[in-house]
Amino acid sequence: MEDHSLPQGSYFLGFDSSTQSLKATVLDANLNIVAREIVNFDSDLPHYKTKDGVYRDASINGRIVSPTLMWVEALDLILHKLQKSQLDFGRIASVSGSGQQHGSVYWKKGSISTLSSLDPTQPLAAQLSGSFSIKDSPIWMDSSTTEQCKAIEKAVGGALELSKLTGSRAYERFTGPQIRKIYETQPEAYDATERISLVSSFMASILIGSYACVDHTDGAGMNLMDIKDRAWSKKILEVTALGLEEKLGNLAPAYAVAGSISLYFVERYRFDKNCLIIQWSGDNPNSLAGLTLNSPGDLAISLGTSDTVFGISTEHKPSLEGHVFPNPVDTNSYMVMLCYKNGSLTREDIRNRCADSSWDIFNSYLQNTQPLNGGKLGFYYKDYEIIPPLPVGFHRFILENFTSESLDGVKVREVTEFDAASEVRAVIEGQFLSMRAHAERFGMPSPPTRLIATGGASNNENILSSVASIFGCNVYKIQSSDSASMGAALRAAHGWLCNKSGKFVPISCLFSYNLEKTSLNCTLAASPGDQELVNKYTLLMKKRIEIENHLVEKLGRV
Ligand code: ADP
Ligand code: XUL
Repeated sequence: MEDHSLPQGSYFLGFDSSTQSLKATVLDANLNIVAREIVNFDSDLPHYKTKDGVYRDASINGRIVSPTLMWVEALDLILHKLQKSQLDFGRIASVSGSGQQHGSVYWKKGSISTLSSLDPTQPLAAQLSGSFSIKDSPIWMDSSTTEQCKAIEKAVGGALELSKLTGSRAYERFTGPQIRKIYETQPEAYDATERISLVSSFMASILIGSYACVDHTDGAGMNLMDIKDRAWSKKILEVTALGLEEKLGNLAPAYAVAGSISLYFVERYRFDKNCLIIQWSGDNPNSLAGLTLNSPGDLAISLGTSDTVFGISTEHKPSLEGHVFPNPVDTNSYMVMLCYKNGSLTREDIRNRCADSSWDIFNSYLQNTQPLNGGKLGFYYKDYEIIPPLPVGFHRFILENFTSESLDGVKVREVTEFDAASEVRAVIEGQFLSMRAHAERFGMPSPPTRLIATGGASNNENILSSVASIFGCNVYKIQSSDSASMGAALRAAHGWLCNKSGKFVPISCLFSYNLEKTSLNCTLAASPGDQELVNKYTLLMKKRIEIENHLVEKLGRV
C-alpha cells in the first residue's frame, strides 16, 4: 500500500488573505497547530488609511476597493512576525493560502520581470509599487457593476444559462463583471494590463516569483469559467472584454503545485529552496477543507466579514440564487454556497449603536431577551445585500398576535425603532432565519445532520446558541475560528502529498485514522434544546420570508 504519511518534523503553512487581515496557521506533520499569526490591515498598516481593510468610494455608488500594495506589505510583515516568533522556516515543506473570493489584481505590462527578480535585501512593497495598472483592487463587497451583470447575462442567453455554464448567475462582485467595467470605463488601464490575478493567485504569484494559475475552485467565482469543462468559456470571455483570455493565463486544479518558492523568500526568510507553493484558492472553499466537510448532510456557516453558509453536493443544479464551485479537495463533488454581505460589520454597527461598542453588553442583551423576540423582526442592510438583493436600509416589523402556534390572524406592523436589547436580538435572529430559509430554498439539507461554525463571530457562544435553535441541530466548532488559513495549511499538506504520489489522492488519506487527535477535531459548541422552540422558529421564518418578498418587490434589484 502506498505511504500517505507526511514527513515527520516538517511543517505546512497556510495563509488567509481576507478583507480585514492576513492570517497564518502552521501545522506540523500530525496536523496540530504549531504557530499562528495575524496582520490587521487597519491597525498594523495604518499608512494605507483603510477602514475595515477597504476604501468605500463615496463618489461612485457601491464602489468598494482595497489597496493592492497593502496585501503585498502584509505578506512581508506576517513573515517577519513569524520569524520573530522563532518559526523554523527551513522545516516548511509546502505553503498554500486563501484569498477573499472574487477580488482582482491588475499587473502592469512588464511586471513579470520585476516579480521574477526581487532583491531579498529590500521589502516587497517598495519593489512592486509600480507593478499595477489599477492601484486599488475591486473586492467582493463592491456592488457597482449592475449594468455589466445585466449585459453579460443578456449576451449569453439569460441568468439561468450563465448559472448553468459557470455555477452562478452574474453577481456584481464576481470578477467577470468587474473586469468588464474596467474595460468599459478605464480602457487605457485595461490595455496596460498583462495579467489579471484573483487575490488567491496574486499572493501565490508573489511567492513563486512568476504568474500563478487561477485554481478551478476560485475560478468558478468569476462568471468566466465553464464549470463542467473547468476551462475558460470562450463564449463568455468574448462578451466580457476583448483580449481577455491572454490576460487570464491558465487554470489549474486546487491541489496542483503552483511552483517552488522564489529565491527572494529563501534568502530573506530562510525557506528551504524545495518548499512547494500549492495553488491558493478562495477563503470559503479552503474553509470547507479546514472544517473537513465531507458529508452532504453537513453544513458550515462562516461568520467573518461576510456570512456564508456552505455544504457539499454531488450534482450541479443551476439556480438563480447561490453559487456552485468545484470542491477544492475532491474532484467528484461540488461546493454549494450562499453569501451575505451584511455579516460581522453590520453586527458591529448595531453593537456600537446599541451596546456601547461592547460584545459583553451585546451578549447580556441576548441573554436577557426571549427567543423569538416577541415577534420583532429586523432587516439590517448596512451595505447593498446579496441575499435578498436589497439596498442599504434598516426595516423593522412587529408581528401582532404571534402566538407561535400558527400564523392565522398575525398582523404585521412596521415600526421605526426597537429598544436596544430587541435590536440586538433582531439582528442575530434575522440573519439566521434568513440563512435557514434560503439554504432550504437552495436545496441544502434541512435540518442539517451537523452545522459547523467558523469565522470571528463563531467565538460568541450566545450567537451559536441562537444558530442551534433556529437551524434545529447541533453546532460544532474546530479549535481555530480561522478555518480559512487552517484549511489552506491542510491543502498545502494535501498538495504536497498529491505531488509526491504523482496523482490526486483523497484528502482523507491525511487523517483517516487520527482526525480526533488533530487540531481539526470538531467539538460540540451548542445544542438546539427543545423541539417546540425549533418549530416556532420555523413559523417565524415563513413570516419573515413573506415580508422579505414584499421588500424585494418594493425596493429590490430586478
Ligand atoms: P474575515 O472574513 O476578514 O477573515 P474574521 O473571520 O476574522 O473576518 O472575523 C472578523 C469579525 O469577527 C470582526 O469583524 C468581528 O465583528 C467579529 N467578532 C470577533 N469576535 C466576536 C464576538 N465575540 N462576537 C461577535 N463577533 C465577533
Ligand atoms: C463569497 C464572498 C465572500 C468573500 C469574503 O462569495 O464574496 O465570502 O470570499 O472574503
